[in-house]
Amino acid sequence: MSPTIFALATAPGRAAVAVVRLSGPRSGPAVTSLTGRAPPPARRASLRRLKDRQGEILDEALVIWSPGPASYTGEDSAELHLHGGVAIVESVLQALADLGLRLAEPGEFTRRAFENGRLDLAQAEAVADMVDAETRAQARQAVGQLGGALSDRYEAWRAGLIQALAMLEAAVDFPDEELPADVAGRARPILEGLEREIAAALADGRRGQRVREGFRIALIGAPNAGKSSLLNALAGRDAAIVTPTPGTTRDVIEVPMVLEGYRVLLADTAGLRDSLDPIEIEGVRRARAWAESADLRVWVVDGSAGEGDWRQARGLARPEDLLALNKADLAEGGDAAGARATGLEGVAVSLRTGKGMPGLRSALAGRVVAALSGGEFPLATRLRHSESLEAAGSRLAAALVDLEPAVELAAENVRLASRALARVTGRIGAEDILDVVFSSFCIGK
Ligand SMILES: Nc1nc2c(ncn2[C@@H]2O[C@H](COP(=O)(O)OP(=O)(O)O)[C@@H](O)[C@H]2O)c(=O)[nH]1
Ligand SMILES: [Mg+2]
Repeated sequence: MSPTIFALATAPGRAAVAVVRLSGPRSGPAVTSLTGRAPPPARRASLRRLKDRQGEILDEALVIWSPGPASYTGEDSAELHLHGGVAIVESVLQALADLGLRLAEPGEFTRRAFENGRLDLAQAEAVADMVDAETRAQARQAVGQLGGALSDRYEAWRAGLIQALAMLEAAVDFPDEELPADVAGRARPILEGLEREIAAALADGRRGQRVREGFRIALIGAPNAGKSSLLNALAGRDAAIVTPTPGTTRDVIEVPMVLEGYRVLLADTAGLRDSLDPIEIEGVRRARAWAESADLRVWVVDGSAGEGDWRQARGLARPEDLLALNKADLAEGGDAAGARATGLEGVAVSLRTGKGMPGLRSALAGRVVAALSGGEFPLATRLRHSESLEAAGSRLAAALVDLEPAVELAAENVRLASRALARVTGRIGAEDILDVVFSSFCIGK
């Protein structure tokens, strides 16, 4: 029998209301002991006076009794809606501990919900994502995932694989009997269809992860072009040091912000140039590494410079990148034409006067929306999902190669592909995967 657990489910600190949850077989007796009477009618808010074992009144609380299995965790559970005073919450938690109940670990309520079949693993992850969501897009994606938008697709793929597997196994088991001539041949279109769908999901794969973790934008360019000024202007605060001294910024400075409802991670970087200073060399190395793995690069160019270091940037630029032609308050120099010749979409701005900034902001937002919005629900919102998809995809590819010459091998690869997909919804749940997933939760969830 699992131990009965309790935790404060709301944020700690002074508040109007604080909710304490309990779950496990001794929830009913604990409610009885605290209220001095049998648990109230199921799933209805009932006002009860709570007392400790010495009979001291702790609070007047709303008690909601949710007997299993139709509860969040699947077990007998209860919620105590207390007055949100720190001392009141403390005294109720103490009373529960005195009754022999144990404080819950992070994510333990949701882990029990998963173990009791109330949620699958992808849905349990969505619960954590909902709690962590800071933008509308993150919240929307998490709500969809909790509703099964991701799990349903994985289950449908698995069903298709199992259907194909049944055909292949029939071919393996009864090679000489009166089976329809070309069983393997009939499995092929099913497997090919699945392979296409999984490849498409993978191609789209980073979108869901970017929505959850943030779309990464690197500000790069030569020293003194105005990268740090741009970061500060976009972030709306002085996050990076701005000085007339070239080479001021050395570390990558990351600032999270929200653009069009999407989480964005903006990075200011060291100016790209050749240097003999070991600190600056390391700064430039980090700048390049960040820029290469970023989803978008904004090339900040000092448009007033006669001849700049735009050359340094060439190798890293990609067609979707943006150009910020800065210092438009000054006379245009030779560098501006050179930068325009790259063909990247450019916006003339002045960080000194603010001129052109609305245009740059909307160009940035447009890039983020184009990259992250889409009709289909993303089928990988965490690295864990895309790794499973990749594994399934390569097993499927191998199965298609084996199909004619070695049906047994093909069947085994199809089996492994379906197992890779099953890991996402936790149908096959290795303990270490579960520990990783649930350790990221907060206590009380
Ligand atoms: N005239 C003018 N100066 C600017 C503009 N933007 C930045 N600067 C100046 O250029 C210098 C370098 O700016 P900074 O943001 O530190 O450039 P970074 O080295 O690319 O990070 C500072 O002295 C800024 O005040 C601008 O639009 N016009
Ligand atoms: Mg700087």
